[in-house]
Amino acid sequence: MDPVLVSLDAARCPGVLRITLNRPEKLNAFTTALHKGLADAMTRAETDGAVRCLLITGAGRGFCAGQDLSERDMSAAAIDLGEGLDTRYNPLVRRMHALPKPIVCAVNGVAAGAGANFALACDIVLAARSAAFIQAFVKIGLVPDCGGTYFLPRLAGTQRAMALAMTGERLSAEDAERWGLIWKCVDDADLAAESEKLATQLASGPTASLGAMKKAIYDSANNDLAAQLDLERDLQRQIGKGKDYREGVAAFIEKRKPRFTGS
Ligand code: T3D
Repeated sequence: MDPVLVSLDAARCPGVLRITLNRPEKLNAFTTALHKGLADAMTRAETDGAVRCLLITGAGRGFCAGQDLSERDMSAAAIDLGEGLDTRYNPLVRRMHALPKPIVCAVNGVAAGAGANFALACDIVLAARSAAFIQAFVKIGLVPDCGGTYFLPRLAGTQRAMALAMTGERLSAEDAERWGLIWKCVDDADLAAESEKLATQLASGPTASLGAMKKAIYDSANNDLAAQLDLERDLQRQIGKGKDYREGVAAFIEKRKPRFTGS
């Protein structure tokens, strides 16, 4: 069975590359093969002009249970967990952040360990009401990875990040929304339709403008106001040269809906 399903369904969700983690019997835990599937999907997202938004979800009752713990050779004298981060998790998160296209995540069930932080690395996260986020690392004597120590304090604040990491307590989707960790918690039955609707809306949007928003908002975490104002100027200058800006203004003047092409 393919550990990652990737599809671009022009009839159902035009412009949306759907990426489904597909190891439902193991709650879609990360294996080397699953990482390979995600890396290939990212390459397609980066290079295929027909892809204007990503929609990531999980097959079955879970979203992702983090690293597949059966994949490590525990009989080895020394285990270098840094290698897996260097070669798989960290490049994945870097590519997701750098992708100048929006990434929507539909968390359909439990998201634990690196699975929780993989979800938080997406740009807009929706979760089913029955889903939960667990920083499971403490239970196996590790530290949050996959960007968790970056995203958690920025999204939820130091206290909540620290307590989630140190206790490994389950955070419900409702609380994740209340805490600002995710965009929306929706009824289980509505997750697929709501996330597809959002991804389709973004895929028909001004892609360069959305990509610039992503850069500006993420870079703001490390910029002072002066640097951020300069960045906004540079991005505005750049995307102001695009066709979508002209189309947006023309549509406003002509009192019609804009037809953005993503250029
Ligand atoms: O190694 C490195 O590269 C270091 C990097 C680490 C990054 C990390 O992600 S560390 C954290 C790893 N994840 C965990 O520690 C979470 C482990 N899983 C759980 O705690 C529970 O499964 C859940 C709370 C997520 C869900 O519980 P529940 O009761 O709903 O499901 P379950 O029965 O525990 O799991 C269902 C099946 O999935 C089960 O398989 P089985 O017995 O039916 O054949 C279970 O073993 C399997 N499964 C769940 N999580 C993992 C897993 N198999 C391998 N690895 C997993 N992480």
